[in-house]
Amino acid sequence: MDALANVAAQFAIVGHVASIEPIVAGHINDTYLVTTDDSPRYVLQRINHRIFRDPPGLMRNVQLVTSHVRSKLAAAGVSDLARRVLEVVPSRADEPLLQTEQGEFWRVYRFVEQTHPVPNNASLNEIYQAGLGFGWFAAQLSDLPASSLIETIPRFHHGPRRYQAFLAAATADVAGRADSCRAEMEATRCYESLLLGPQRDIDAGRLPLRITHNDTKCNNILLDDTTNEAMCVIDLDTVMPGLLMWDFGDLVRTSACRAAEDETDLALVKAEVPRVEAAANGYRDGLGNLISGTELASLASGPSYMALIMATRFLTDYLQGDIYYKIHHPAHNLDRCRNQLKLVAELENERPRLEAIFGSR
Ligand code: GN1
Ligand code: MG
Repeated sequence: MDALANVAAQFAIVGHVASIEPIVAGHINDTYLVTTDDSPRYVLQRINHRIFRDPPGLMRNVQLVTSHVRSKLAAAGVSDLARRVLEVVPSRADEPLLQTEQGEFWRVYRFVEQTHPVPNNASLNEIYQAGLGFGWFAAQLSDLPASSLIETIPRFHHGPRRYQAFLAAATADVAGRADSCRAEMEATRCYESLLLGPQRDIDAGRLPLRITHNDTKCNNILLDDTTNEAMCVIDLDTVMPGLLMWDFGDLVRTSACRAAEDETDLALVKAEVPRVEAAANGYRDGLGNLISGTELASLASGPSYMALIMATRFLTDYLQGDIYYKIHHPAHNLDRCRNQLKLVAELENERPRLEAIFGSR
């Protein structure tokens, strides 16, 4: 039995495993689709524990959040629960996580059938649905105290921390790459105040920490294949205390522009107005009347903030010699950084439009 089949065999999978194929998605974990003879399909994942340092704590977060959402859906009499919230498949020892002798951490989810992730070139309705789904997800979790979850990656979207890490990487220049990214380093420095703003609002008590998803790329929500209705929020590894502007921001960052995050033709990296509006309307409708005033108004700066966080992280990783993200060629992180810096400028231009929707501060 090969190593993957051996891992899969240790989970409470129903039926005989027919195949285990890699799914090429994400920069962090390793993901496989497990097909069985005539029973459900599954998603098998190796958690990157160099990045997620506390996999058992992470899985406790996931179980708390999924059971909270599931019980609300059940209480509301919603059908099709298995397609509306992720379901952790336990190991044969009835644990949510399997640790191998080599020290790897594995977990299994039920595959959500007859759905598709929202693609880069999504239609406006698909983008609206993504917004609705992520807004709804935040609203479902609003009565769970943020302090009940651990930070799976401490200070993940913490602007000052990301900025300091970038400055330190630029000074150390361990990979000898600083000369090849002077313009990007300068652009990042120019955006310092945008990067430091949200943490000041948290520290001053102007914005509350809630339970947020923190990786609301549009392909982290699944839509029904037939109706295109938002069904299930996935990739729950970074669900932890955070700001709603981060979730809204990452959704717009990834759906307003049709180009991929590593597109090198920067003329294609554009924020399209109808796409920004579709995401904003969906997210606002999904939140319902959860937030108002300063918090609602803060959403307008979320998109450019999140693009800047990503640009800074990609640049830092490039300067550090590609130690964090998976890359496919040597300048990949620099390409991603340039792409995201262009998007920061594009999304800053959209801020007045978003203020018209959410109000200004
Ligand atoms: C990483 O692996 P993936 O695609 O789910 C990253 C996100 C970034 C994203 C950029 C834990 O997510 O923060 O937005 O790459 N996740 C982590 O594409 O660092
Ligand atoms: Mg992710």
